[in-house]
Amino acid sequence: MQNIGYNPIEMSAVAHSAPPKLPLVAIVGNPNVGKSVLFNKLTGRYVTVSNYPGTTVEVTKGVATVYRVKFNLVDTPGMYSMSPITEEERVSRRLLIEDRPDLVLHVVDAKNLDRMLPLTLQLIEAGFKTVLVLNMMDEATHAGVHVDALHLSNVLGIPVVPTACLHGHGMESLKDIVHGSLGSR
Ligand SMILES: Nc1nc2c(ncn2[C@@H]2O[C@H](COP(=O)(O)OP(=O)(O)O)[C@@H](O)[C@H]2O)c(=O)[nH]1
Ligand SMILES: [Mg+2]
Repeated sequence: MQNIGYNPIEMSAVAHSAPPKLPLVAIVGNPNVGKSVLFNKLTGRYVTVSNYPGTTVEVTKGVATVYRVKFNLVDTPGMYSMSPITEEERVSRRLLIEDRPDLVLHVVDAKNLDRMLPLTLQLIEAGFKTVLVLNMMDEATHAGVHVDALHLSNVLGIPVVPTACLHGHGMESLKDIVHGSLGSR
């Protein structure tokens, strides 16, 4: 039989299957910690902003690519805890629970780490694969705040990345971790 170089049965199966679903990564954290700056750094400007269904709360979604791994990225409204008080917090909680992201980037202000760590613990406890993004490290350093990221990572059992997203600092380390985490889903 002539070798035509491909199996027509396999080819048609590929042609008719739905495109694979992209992994979902969610950025969460208190208001004003740099979530949207990080979102923009990772996605560029191809984003859609829409109201979360049934609410007036805006949620920004985009597609990001890190070292050829493509994923959906969502920038959630500010939240202080998984027990919601505000409508923004309710939306963020619903989004986490209903969309079950493959990875959660918890962005915190490194200057106010103690106030923000409870949410990290709640996310871990709720079973989310979580990365702690210690943002605003430039300001923390300036204010004399030192954070031992390695120790924190060992204690929490999750990756911890110091960043200053506004200045692009720490982005490569964060991308390495996102890439590694999505690769081993
Ligand atoms: N100094 C400094 N400012 C930052 C950094 N990341 C974000 N910001 C600033 O913090 C403010 C809040 O950022 P934004 O991304 O809107 O926070 P969000 O509310 O968490 O989305 C903005 O003025 C940013 O320019 C950072 O790493 N260092
Ligand atoms: Mg924002």
